[in-house]
Amino acid sequence: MVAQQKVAHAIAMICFVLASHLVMLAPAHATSGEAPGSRFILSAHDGRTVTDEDFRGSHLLVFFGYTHCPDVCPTSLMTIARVLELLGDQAKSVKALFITVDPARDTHSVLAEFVPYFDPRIIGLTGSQEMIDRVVKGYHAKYTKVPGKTDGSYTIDHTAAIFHMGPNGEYLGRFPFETTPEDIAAKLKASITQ
Ligand SMILES: [Cu+2]
Repeated sequence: MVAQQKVAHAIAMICFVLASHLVMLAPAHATSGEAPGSRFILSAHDGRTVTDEDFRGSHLLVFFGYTHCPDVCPTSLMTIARVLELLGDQAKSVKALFITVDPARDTHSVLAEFVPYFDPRIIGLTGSQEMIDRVVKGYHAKYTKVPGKTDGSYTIDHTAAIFHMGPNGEYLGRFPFETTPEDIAAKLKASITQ
């Protein structure tokens, strides 16, 4: 009986040690070795708080940018708007997220004026700089603030790819900046009907 208790105790100890190692190994967020993606709690342009889990069941097009962007962001939002149009009824299965990397200037009202202009279905998201940085890192995206000519002015160089996430939050691919709306729509259609 005593021997059995010792064995049980030893097994319990091994399980405990293994479990604590597993906890330590579980990353808090995606590291470079993992597929792009990230948990998040952000704020939509209409003021709603949203998390990544709110979008489960939908395909996601995720884009990082900022509303003061002179070219890349307006072009990409036009691309996304066109993709939604090309998808027709299947657009119901897709949510398009525009995540600002410039929360200091991109408040709810600024996002609400900018994002739906391209298509009312596109959701502008902002949040704390810390949360945004974490999401950017999780998606293996990048941005760099570039000082402008006048005091305090700046532009931001940023990743211009559109990320495609599946209904379970899984990474399905990324569309480089030059990808045509037709190609993106075709890819989405194929994976929606899978
Ligand atoms: Cu931009």
